[in-house]
Amino acid sequence: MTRQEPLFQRSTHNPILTALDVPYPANTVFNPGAARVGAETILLVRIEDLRGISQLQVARSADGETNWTFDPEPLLRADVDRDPEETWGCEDPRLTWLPERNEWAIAYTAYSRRGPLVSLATTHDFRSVTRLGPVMPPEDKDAALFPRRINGRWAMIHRPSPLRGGAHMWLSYSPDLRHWGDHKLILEARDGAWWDAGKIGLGPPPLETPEGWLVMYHGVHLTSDGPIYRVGLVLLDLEDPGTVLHRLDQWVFGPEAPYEVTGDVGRVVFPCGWVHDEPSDRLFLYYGAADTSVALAIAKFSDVLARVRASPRLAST
Ligand code: BMA
Repeated sequence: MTRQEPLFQRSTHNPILTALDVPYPANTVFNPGAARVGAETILLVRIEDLRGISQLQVARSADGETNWTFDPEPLLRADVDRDPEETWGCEDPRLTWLPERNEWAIAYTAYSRRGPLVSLATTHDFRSVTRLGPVMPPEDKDAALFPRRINGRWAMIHRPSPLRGGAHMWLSYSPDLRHWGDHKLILEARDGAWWDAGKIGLGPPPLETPEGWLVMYHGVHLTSDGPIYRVGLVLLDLEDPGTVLHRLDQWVFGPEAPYEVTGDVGRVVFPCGWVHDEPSDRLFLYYGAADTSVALAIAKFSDVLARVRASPRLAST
């Protein structure tokens, strides 16, 4: 196994957002979805309040790295009478631009009394939202839409938690974003000593490239000292995303910096958003650090793609 240069470089401004930046008392800010909207970068940040309940609120920046300003009110906050499935909050959003509908899709975890489930909402401007409601029953999370229909249907990756065995990534299809079916297991957690043994889940939304759908996922390594959350990469077939073309054996990013190692949940990097700046060939990866703050790491997009394409076509287990 050869030693490889790290793909991602941490921002010198990390952590780029902490609870002190929130315009009201908050415990933590983490696991943001990300979008480039006009000249602005938007993060839809999970804010855990002093009750332990999370809401999703927009923070904006001109350069995607510094001078973030929070909108005054959360974009997605549970109204328990109206949205009982959100009783314990809204978590971990993934943002996908849908050109056909001319709007953004927000896939997020609604924390219901029966466990976490997948809910969808849409927005044109990140100032107001339309809730489509729950689309996957509990327990299910780590979902994002693909940006376009595939063979006529919308597609979504998500991560149900079965009663038996590990937690793996699934693909489902829908004619209308509301009714989902044709469920297919597409990526399994590996086994034994692997960094992604037992439990995996989607990171940011799938990114379309000429070579295939670039997908980042988190893998959980259970140790006697608790879990370690790291991330890896796969490439899925463009017209049949149920087919894995390449899977990297090694993780590409893991907790090392002090703000990733220590926090409410230590040794966690948890990306939910990325922005591909095509003119500069840069990939901005936004992630929750130790379930406590928001951090940024930047890679050369072409290097990321080359790395995953250089991996074997058949996945190791
Ligand atoms: C996952 C999710 C994330 C969290 C991570 C690490 O299961 O609940 O929200 O960041 O665990 O604690």
